[in-house]
Amino acid sequence: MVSSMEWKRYYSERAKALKASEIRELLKMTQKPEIISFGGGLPSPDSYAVDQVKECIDYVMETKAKKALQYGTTEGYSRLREFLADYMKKKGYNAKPDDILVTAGSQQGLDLVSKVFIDKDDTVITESPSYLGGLSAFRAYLAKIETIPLQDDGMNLDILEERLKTGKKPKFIYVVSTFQNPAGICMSTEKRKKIVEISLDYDVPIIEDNPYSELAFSGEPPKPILAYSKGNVLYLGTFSKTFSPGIRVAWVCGPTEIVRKLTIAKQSTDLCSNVLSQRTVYEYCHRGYLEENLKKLRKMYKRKRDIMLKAMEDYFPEGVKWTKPEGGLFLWVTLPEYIDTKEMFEDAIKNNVAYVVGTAFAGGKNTMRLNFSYPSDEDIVEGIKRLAEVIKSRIK
Ligand code: PMP
Ligand code: G9A
Repeated sequence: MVSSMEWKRYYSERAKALKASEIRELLKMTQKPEIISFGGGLPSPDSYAVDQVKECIDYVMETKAKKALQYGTTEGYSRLREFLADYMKKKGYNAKPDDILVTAGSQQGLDLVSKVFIDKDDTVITESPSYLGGLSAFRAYLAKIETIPLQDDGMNLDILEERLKTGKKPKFIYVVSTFQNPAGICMSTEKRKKIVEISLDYDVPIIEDNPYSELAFSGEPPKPILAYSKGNVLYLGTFSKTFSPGIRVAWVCGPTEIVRKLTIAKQSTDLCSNVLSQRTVYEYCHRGYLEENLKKLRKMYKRKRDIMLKAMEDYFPEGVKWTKPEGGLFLWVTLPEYIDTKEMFEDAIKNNVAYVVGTAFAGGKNTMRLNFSYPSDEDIVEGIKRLAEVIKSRIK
């Protein structure tokens, strides 16, 4: 008889490869009130339309409680899928409700995509830098990540094409197309069309992850890559950044056949997404509250971006560069090459300011991601001042 079970001896290869998410761990640390966090990609606490959400939940509970509290279908609440199919049509993709699978956040979509496509040692192509949660999902299924550098107008497609001509054929290309996490960059329409062609020429599908396109600071965001697709793109959308991340409702949209396969994969993951949440989200959208509130959000985040850009101009030393995003929640900072943001992180925390190190996103050692949606306007300025002091102490 064993005196205590040594669980780790039983771990799968997959479990042994799991690493804690730097963002999720950081989130715990930055709960301390004295720290100004530019870390996690959290919406502003002032972004939530609490009264309208309450109205929707009350309506669902008063009129449909027995359905909202019951199991739902794996595919998702039918009215929400119809709404989303219409929404995707407006974005330029002729979706039917069967082309939509509702998921518990896009993060679940990324996990299901990995479950369905990735075998051990398969190659996945991502941007550099790319979304940490995507990289973690692919790595959890033992994929090998190969990165293609980002340019100001999106992934460098010459390098992508060169890579596809030679070397092992990847399973898919993962692209955060609009106001990218982490760099804030938006892929140009020209490149959207071109990457669809490349994907068809080299027979490698595209996974387009697009949580931020509704947060464009001026004008219409570009149409998704999906709009130019010929059955070769799978799209992930979410209500996390436009409505609420706590409500955990997102969707996958693409060719019916693959949406069906993902649905079967979801059956063994969680049976169905939260029904009360899905019905609440549907009511919120159906009553026009999503659109109404988005107007407020775009203005608020534009203001916060401007405050951050101005503070950086005012306080950051020479030799530091940053992106100027036209939407979304993040910008990307590049320090002189000799500064390692991981080594600098401890000093930043001592100075009560936090960021995410660039290497977490498969970016350079001298880079970092800053979030401008979560901190208050005053904290953005104060936090940038604190960060500037830390950077200055390392400038040669
Ligand atoms: N993809 C990207 C690019 C993201 O930035 C995020 C959230 N930070 C997600 C997916 C996951 O979001 P959620 O699971 O809340 O929908
Ligand atoms: O809290 C999370 O993990 C979601 C946010 C992601 C991000 O900061 O990129």
